[in-house]
Amino acid sequence: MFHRIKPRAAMAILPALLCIPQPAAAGETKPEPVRLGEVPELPASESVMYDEARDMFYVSVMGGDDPGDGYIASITTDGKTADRGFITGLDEPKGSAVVGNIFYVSDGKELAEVNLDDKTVVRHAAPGAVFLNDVAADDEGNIYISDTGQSAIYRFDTDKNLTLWMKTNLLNRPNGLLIEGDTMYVASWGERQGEGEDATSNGRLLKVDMTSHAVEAVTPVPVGNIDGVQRYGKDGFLISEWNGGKIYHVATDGAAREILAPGQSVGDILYHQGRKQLFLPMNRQGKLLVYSLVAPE
Ligand SMILES: [Ca+2]
Repeated sequence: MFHRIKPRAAMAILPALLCIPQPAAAGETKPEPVRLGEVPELPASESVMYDEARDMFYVSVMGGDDPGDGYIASITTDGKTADRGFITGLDEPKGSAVVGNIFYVSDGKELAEVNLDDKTVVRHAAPGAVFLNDVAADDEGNIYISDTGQSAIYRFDTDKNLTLWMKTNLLNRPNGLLIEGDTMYVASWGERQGEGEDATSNGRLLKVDMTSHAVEAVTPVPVGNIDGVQRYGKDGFLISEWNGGKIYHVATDGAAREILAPGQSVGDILYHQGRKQLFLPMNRQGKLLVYSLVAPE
């Protein structure tokens, strides 16, 4: 059982198990996540990222509806300490990225730029934004922010100009972003298809050429309300499907195969290749789930 934990309190939640990946059986091809633990009391947690320079995890916590009740929790990699006051005063923080000593996080219709040395926050309004979501940086330190509300992506360049970078229905309500070189992978939330309990979404994993802005589908078949996308092994991906509450492995041919069903509202996930660990922010459950998961060679 897990006890109530106060901010900054030590938590024996993510045990020493954190360092023990589950070995894959010989010849095994199906990814087999093994649950390690969880970090509770992260209400409406939406996204998790890893800051390599500081060796720390950051979880975006939206909290409730009160202005300023959103925050970023930092979690040590041994899982023993969570600082729920790491960055405070946000509203609905979602995707984030770190470049140098700056932490960027989307917050409603703004990009918040947080100096990690002194925690000062500068807000930048995205002109015409509807629902900003994930954040990713390119190799030069430019920041890209998806706008799920209007099938657009904004760009915050290194001269601090925040402009509309791309807008097309081909993005199909973009959510998670993953940039590798000149390629941007986009997890599209999609449009609702059908009615009532049988409704689905036509979201797919997409691929954008960042020079030509050409959009291609990675998954030929729609998957659903895709939220997060992470690289998995050399050629594959892991994606989260929010509504159905599932994690899929996307193989090189674009086939998406379910590997885990953590429950509805699984958000912007993190796969840490070096640690061989998968982190799942569970919005409605208000916690971060941690799994061991070996990646293919
Ligand atoms: Ca909030």
